[in-house]
Amino acid sequence: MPYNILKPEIREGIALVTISRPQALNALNSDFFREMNAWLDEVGKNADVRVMILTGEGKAFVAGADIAEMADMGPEAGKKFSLTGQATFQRLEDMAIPVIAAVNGFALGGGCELAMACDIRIASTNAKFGQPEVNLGLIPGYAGTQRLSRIVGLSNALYLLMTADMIPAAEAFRMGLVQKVTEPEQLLDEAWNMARKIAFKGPLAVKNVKKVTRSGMELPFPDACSLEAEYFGNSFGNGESGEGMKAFLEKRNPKW
Ligand code: CO8
Repeated sequence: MPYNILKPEIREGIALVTISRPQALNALNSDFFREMNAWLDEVGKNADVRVMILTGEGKAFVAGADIAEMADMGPEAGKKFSLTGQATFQRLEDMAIPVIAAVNGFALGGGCELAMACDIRIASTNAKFGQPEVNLGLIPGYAGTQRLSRIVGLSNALYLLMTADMIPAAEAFRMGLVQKVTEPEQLLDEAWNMARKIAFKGPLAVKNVKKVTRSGMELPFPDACSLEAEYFGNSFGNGESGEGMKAFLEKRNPKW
């Protein structure tokens, strides 16, 4: 399908998708969600893709849901817009491969929620994070109330959600909302380097790490440990771990 808002490319087993609607600071409208779902279908079927990077064009990663599109909504339309966004972000989070957000500027409201649906966030020093919905008399609608508290803890989440404070990358790093901060001109290189590093690891092992870690968060601890043991056991005899351990013993790089 032709993409107008997304600029996707695939190189070296890494899919880079750039959200490109800079005139509206990449605000998320219905077209974005249509395109993102089509892109997730496409990349999900491509067995060669091992890691995905998501970034924004211009001075914003994403400055939120499109306020112009939301302004005239009633409760039914608002709920539908929220459910579409939640389902799309859930699909992104559920991608078997790791997804890295390269946050190049404003990540506000729906933009912060989008970044949080990714597995890892790298931010440029000029990135700004926030959940400013209460400024508009709204609350987050793309699972921000839920993901933020799970990532940064309850009180940090309530602080951001209630004050609508926009925090710089360094503060987001301190809270654990981002994992790395880089100069703006190095952001994409840093994201590519991390993606390449992950792409070099056992591909099934990487997918299983994501699956077990994320699923385990929703389970009681003993059940989560049982899940880990099951996946750990299944790693033996799947070909990949045989090659990985053999390569270590033979002092060579594994061929996956
Ligand atoms: N929606 C639509 N347009 C936007 C948005 C947005 N979220 N953000 C910026 N724009 C537009 C501006 O209107 C402006 O357009 P124009 O040039 O036509 O006037 C253009 O982008 C450039 O923006 P600014 O001139 O404002 O740029 P500044 O550098 O002066 O300011 C800010 C940058 C601080 C980021 C500012 O644009 C701003 O505050 N934006 C809104 C941020 C915000 O409140 N985001 C949260 C939105 S609500 C949300 O995300 C809820 C998610 C859940 C929805 C659930 C479904 C119901």
